[in-house]
Amino acid sequence: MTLSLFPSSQTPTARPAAAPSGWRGLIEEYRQFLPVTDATPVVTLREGNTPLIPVPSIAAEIGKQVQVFVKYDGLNPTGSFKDRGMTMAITKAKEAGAKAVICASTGNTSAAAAAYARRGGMRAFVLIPDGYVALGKLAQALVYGAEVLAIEGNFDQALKIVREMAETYPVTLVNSVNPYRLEGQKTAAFEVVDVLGDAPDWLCIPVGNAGNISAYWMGFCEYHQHQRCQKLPRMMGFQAAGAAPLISGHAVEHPETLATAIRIGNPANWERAIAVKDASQGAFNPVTDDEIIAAYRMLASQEGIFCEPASAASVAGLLKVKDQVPAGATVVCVLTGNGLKDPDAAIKHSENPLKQGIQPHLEAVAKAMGF
Ligand code: AN7
Repeated sequence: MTLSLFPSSQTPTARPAAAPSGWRGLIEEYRQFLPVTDATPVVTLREGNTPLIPVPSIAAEIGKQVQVFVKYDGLNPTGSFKDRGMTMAITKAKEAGAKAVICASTGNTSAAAAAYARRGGMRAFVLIPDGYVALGKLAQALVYGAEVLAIEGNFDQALKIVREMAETYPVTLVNSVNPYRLEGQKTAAFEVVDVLGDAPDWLCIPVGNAGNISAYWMGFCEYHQHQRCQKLPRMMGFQAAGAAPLISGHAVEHPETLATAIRIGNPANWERAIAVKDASQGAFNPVTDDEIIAAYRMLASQEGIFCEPASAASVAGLLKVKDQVPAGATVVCVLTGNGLKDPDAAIKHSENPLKQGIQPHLEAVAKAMGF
């Protein structure tokens, strides 16, 4: 007698061979809003469709019946929002016949450029500020097969070089001065509206080169024109206090912050950012490294959400200006990158001590647990 795990009436039926289904990546899902045709060779890792997660402990800090969500873009294929822009930029570079792309990067752009360029069969050159790129991002760029060039200078200097490089040599620039980057990134705003049913009242976002804040605003405005949302959010941008040119009004020659992703002193999208702030009746504010780390720890230890330090600037900023949040408002904070990108920061800034030197015995472990 054979023993069946299932009574015959409950035998699972074989599922039909899976047709491609589910989320197809943001270019397919939002094709009507993007500059692609049927002939465009889409390079995708099925990016986008990241969760909008309620964060009640952050909301409780504000009170006033405010609802707060985080748009966790650290769940994209390479762990940051850059994948949204890169699927578009690399797709269009491929369509134009490019053989190589180049970018300057504080880390995330280089990881995304590397992954998408290699997937699209292109070479990827990335310039990074030596010693100021988080370990996970450097690991990604290398393993994805980018040609990584570490310069003895900061991001702003690297960006200047690659801009000139792309004018002279046969390489396509994929920093956010490439308009296709913003086209891809605007889809994050679409996703927020698709989930909430309307735009939020406030959109809080970390600002470095100001590409993402510009892209979100484009997305909200386009959806508004298509009557997919009834209102537009106030765009609340936050910069690290040591790298806050949009607040001081002048470029910062030596930007400094532990949030290395936004260690940028001369944003590429400066004018655009000011225009977004004005059009949305938004504001830019600085957040200190201590405020960033406090928000970073709070998100992880109270909400179970691990983002990188730069991303926590959005939540740190919201808490800093919480008195200005209208009662009953819906607020979305953008978490741009995954916490695993920067394990050094996590270990260095965790208040939670690692208990070491424990003997491998039940009693010793129980004692260490406090029993
Ligand atoms: C996690 O990777 O500039 O204001 O070279 O990695 O659009 O520049 C990264 C920027 C926020 C700022 N959060 O976005 C790069 C780079 C994270 C980031 C920003 C970045 P933008």
